[in-house]
Amino acid sequence: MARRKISLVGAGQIGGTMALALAQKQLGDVVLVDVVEGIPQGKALDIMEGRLSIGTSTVLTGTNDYSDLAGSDVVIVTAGVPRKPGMTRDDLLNINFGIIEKVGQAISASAPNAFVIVVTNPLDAMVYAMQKISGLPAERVVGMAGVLDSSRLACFVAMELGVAADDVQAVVMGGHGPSMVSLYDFVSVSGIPLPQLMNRETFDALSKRTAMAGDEIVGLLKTGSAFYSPGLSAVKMAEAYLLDKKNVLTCAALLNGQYGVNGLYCGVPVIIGANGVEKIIEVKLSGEEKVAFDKSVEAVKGNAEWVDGKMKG
Ligand code: TXD
Repeated sequence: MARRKISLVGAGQIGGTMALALAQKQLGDVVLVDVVEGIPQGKALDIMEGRLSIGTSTVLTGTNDYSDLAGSDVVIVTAGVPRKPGMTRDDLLNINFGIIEKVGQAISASAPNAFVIVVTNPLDAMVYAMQKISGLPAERVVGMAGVLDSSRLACFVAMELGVAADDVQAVVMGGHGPSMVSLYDFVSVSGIPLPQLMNRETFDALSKRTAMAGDEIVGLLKTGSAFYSPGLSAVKMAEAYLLDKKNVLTCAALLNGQYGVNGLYCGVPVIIGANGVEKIIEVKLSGEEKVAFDKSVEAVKGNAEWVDGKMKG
């Protein structure tokens, strides 16, 4: 089989982390694309020079030209600016929408057959904009948030119980913001339901920490936001697609009536395989969880309406 091509638009903190992880996993050749001259080229060359130590033959290149996206099997988009002090939510939406618009048009022109994973914040609005602008089918345009949020919750549960991190599975649904919904009954520790191991009160505290986990890292780093775990989460999604793994992953997917939501991107469990989002799984939520989910959808809806207004205007 020909070598697969994975393009990373945005060669910042997350882009660099993904490039290294992709080389380690030998999932395909990597193209780093950024508007800043030298950064994508430098990161690509730096990892190339470390390949002997990793034991990989992955070829990495850096470019400032979107036409180098041509023939990509996967495009992962982290291009954007972070929210800086004094910047309003609308300022951030405006700037990152402009970036997604350019990248979406480039994907449409050069890589219309790719599986596109959007990471740029505000996530639910940016993936919604990407699908509309690129015109790619919704099953090939997804947002990365739930894999990360679920992994964060699983991490906190494992730390609390003193068990191996990779024994814990968790599901966090809804929008990628403070209103995200952590599901108590859906956490399992090597198949043992969490309610048998941890009381609700303790779980609620971990769920609150999960909803604020991004802010916790920003508070520690001061100069940027989380990048290792977001990068690894997006790579997990790319791997599920490239290897047709049929992994059940929580992703921002376009809902078409599922969960009573129509035409919005929201975090739900889906099956990812060679056809992209192969199925949206509709899980049964308790009354309280459904209320929390609907509230989260409302938050997502506001930003989607903003995008609609922008695209009409
Ligand atoms: O769960 C999630 N979805 C997230 C999202 C978790 C963590 C961070 N999340 C968001 O990802 C974050 O709020 C940002 O919007 C993105 C990327 O985060 P990262 O930490 O990688 O940001 P950087 O280091 O600032 O990198 C962004 C790069 C930078 O090199 C810019 O020069 C580049 O994007 N950039 C562009 N590249 C290509 N094309 C255009 N137009 C462009 N504009 C900026």
